[in-house]
Amino acid sequence: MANKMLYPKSSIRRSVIDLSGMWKFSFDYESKGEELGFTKGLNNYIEMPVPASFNDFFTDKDSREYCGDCWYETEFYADESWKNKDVDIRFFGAVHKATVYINGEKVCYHNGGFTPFTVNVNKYLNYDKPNKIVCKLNNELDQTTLPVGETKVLSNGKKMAKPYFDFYNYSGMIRPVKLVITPRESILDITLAHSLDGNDSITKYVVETNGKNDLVVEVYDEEGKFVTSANGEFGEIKINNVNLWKPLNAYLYKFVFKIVNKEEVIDVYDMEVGIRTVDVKGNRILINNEPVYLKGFGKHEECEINGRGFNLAVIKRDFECMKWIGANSFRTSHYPYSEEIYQLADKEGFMVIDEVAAVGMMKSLMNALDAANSNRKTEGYFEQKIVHEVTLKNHLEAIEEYMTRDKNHACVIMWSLLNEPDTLNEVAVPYFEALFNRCRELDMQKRPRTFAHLMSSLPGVCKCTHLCDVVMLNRYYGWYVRGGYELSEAINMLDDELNKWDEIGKPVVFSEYGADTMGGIHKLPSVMWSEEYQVEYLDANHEIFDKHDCVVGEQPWNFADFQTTEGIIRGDGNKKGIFTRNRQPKYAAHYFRNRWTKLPLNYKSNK
Ligand code: BDP
Repeated sequence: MANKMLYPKSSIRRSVIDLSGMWKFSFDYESKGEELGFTKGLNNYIEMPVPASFNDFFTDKDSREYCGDCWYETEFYADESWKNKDVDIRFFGAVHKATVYINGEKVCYHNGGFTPFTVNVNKYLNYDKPNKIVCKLNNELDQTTLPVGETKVLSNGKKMAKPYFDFYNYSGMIRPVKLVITPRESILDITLAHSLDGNDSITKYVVETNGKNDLVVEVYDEEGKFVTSANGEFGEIKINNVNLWKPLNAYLYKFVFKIVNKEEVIDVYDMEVGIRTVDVKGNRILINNEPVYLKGFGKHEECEINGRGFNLAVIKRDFECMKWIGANSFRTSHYPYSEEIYQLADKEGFMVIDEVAAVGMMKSLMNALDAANSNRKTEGYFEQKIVHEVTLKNHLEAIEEYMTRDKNHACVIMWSLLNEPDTLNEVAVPYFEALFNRCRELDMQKRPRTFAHLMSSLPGVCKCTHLCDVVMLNRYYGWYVRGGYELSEAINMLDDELNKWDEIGKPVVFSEYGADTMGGIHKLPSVMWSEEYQVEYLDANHEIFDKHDCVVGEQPWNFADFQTTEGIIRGDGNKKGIFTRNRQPKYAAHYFRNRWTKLPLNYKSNK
């Protein structure tokens, strides 16, 4: 699967055609699309923008909450000149399961809504009439999907998503679909790993091609000046007096990969490359051998109206807000984000904890949302046979796909392999070992591996912490535990817990802590849900973080308010945002700006 994961870029030998726009769309309530001939084209349809989540366009609840199969269709023309090229269609993100038909023929099936897949369509193309792409998507959740959940059938026969997580199950063709036209002999994959030698860097590279001609790599600096070159499909590139990629101070070289036959250029692909190293030493995270302190957020990729649909304008605004507030990092909670976000993070120098969509691997938790339901299940997630037989396979595939996609980004400094899994029972251990081993095997850069620990996954109690290179903690002392006037007691509990983490000797990053806050509610003295309480909660937590040597990062939950499944503990979504859903600051944003603009990058190590 390594091939064709490369981000599609045009060059003198490659073309990319974006198929974004209004597509034909239809729900398929009874899953009879194939029988009804949808594979050849939709008869009854409505207009639907791509890329976008379909949910929030609708004004009726049955459509917004739709769970099951739905169909998308569009057309394109093929150019005669493509006859001796490779023509692929790349789907950047289709939630969650996709089956693709070209001109009526089934060409592929893909499981996982947050990683791209590519299908070669050479043999299906018409050159004398339009080509039809039809795609069936399915957004149902179960014990084997990433993310995890259930699908309930209501007594009226309608299906309903029951996620084991709080964020809304936004669905549809959420990311672009593009035609990618490449030479028959082309570059399929590139892998880079850097090391430092005094003022110089050495980059190991491996290029996968499907031909026999020569491979050349040329390196240019930011001014476009030639730096160095290398020959062969693998090797080393040395840069003297290297300009390193540093947090909030990025430097990107341009690496140009070419397949050549003497003077003839057969294929060209270029990539912006930040040169940096990532290591863990004792309880410190090191970038370029220097300790760093992470300031930033757990985020979501979502906004009003188009849900989780790709939205460059929102992406831009988010980075501007993060720079303004003094952040230097974020976690792609709880799924791999659009590739353009990592590209911007590379350019802006943000450190990214890249998370796979393994969220909800804890049965009783969702179930905080479902607390009043006396039938709720308490069986451990990893006690189920199907999890080890099927989910693990899906999880390993998802890891391979997102790591192949994201491996060369300078911004990606860590791999987060799960969020809040059930780790209190030994049965989880073999499952975790398989993930952590595979991650190490796949990463030529050997970046740190981690997962976000749920509140009950305490030091000495959690059975899987030993596998982490860095420990991430999701902690809500003062919100879900002893909130309001009991805050001082909550904070003592946090302090006690951190005493134990200090002894374990690994770096600890707070990957979540936060308090729901309705923007605009002010109270003196504070009450929970007011803007004042959010700041008091944060400040009390920080006082403890500052005391403990092991804490080397703080990523409050969440960057912005976001939409959730409706329920008794969510008022039109999760309100733990430091910014509102339309990216305006709450009082806490000013508080953070004051704190973070003063904390140096090497905070706690600058003795
Ligand atoms: C944690 C989850 C996160 C939730 C958050 C919350 O990791 O996705 O949104 O709690 O409850 O359990 O706000």
